[in-house]
Amino acid sequence: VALVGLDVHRPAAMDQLEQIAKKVKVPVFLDKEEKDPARIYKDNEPELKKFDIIIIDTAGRDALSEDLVQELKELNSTIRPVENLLVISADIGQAAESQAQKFHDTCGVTGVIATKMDGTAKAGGALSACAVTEAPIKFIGTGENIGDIEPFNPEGFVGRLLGMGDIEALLEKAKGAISEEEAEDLSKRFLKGDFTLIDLYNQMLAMKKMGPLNKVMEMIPGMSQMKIPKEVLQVQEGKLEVWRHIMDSMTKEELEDPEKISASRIDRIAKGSGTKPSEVRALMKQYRQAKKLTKMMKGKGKNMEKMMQKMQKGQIKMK
Ligand SMILES: Nc1nc2c(ncn2[C@@H]2O[C@H](COP(=O)(O)OP(=O)(O)OP(=O)(O)O)[C@@H](O)[C@H]2O)c(=O)[nH]1
Ligand SMILES: [Mg+2]
Repeated sequence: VALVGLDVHRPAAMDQLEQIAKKVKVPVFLDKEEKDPARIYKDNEPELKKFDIIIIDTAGRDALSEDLVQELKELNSTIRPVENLLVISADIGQAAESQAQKFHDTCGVTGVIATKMDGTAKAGGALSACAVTEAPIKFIGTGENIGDIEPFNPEGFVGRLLGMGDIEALLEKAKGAISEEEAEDLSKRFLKGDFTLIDLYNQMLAMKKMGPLNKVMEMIPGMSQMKIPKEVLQVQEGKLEVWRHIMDSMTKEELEDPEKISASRIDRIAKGSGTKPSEVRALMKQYRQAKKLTKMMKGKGKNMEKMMQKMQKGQIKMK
């Protein structure tokens, strides 16, 4: 795979592409001086023949000027790409329709990428873009990092559109983060309503592997509308380490039934673990919040149960 930078209009575009290429360790071809994008492509064409997939970044404005239309037409006939992907931000709404139509008339859109799906906007505009171009959504963007781009999954998309969350994507993530036995054990306890400090720790460990918890929550039906305390959603670096020390200084009884931990016990635990009493109390607070959350999830009954069962059976398919 190689990247090619042909956005000669926005000054920082080439630098940004360079940074991304470096991050994902793929070669990038660009020219920061050259003002003619077709020239940049032609100059690198012999070298580009060595790659299987070439991703080209072209300029795109909200309002397509006549110059840009000409530029895209020329590039389209010079490069003759296999796919022309139109990136539509979820928050542009119905303006997407006329924009998509213009791009389609200019170079024939073969696919749509709907970005900023992590915001409150639901990408209705991306659907309009699909309607006028008759091209499918191929990927969705859910954040600013490289890993935040996902292959499009229609059920998940419609689910998000309707505020139902994206179970498939969640299961996909969950599968990578915890083993089947762990999932089974956790889900049984979850549904029974038992929830110990050790569960909290294991959950946080798994969640950390799955990525930011608020993203995970967005994918669970009904959860995106719930008010979840911010602290519950943050698994800060280093925090798990501190927790482990604190928990090492607790008795088995305390771990299993944290409600037994009194103020004097908190002092003892802090001393024993070389932490501050405030840190022990913070852990306790998080435990109580997570326990409450567990109860809420339990209340969500069927969906959660179904998800957990799927998770156990490893019925997780890539679309
Ligand atoms: N939150 C969020 N931010 C995104 C997403 N996709 C892109 N961004 C951010 O949006 C900003 C603009 O992204 P670009 O990739 O430069 O957008 P562009 O469409 O190429 O813009 P031009 O090159 O100016 O036409 C950057 O700061 C990205 O990090 C997404 O899915 N979610
Ligand atoms: Mg760009």
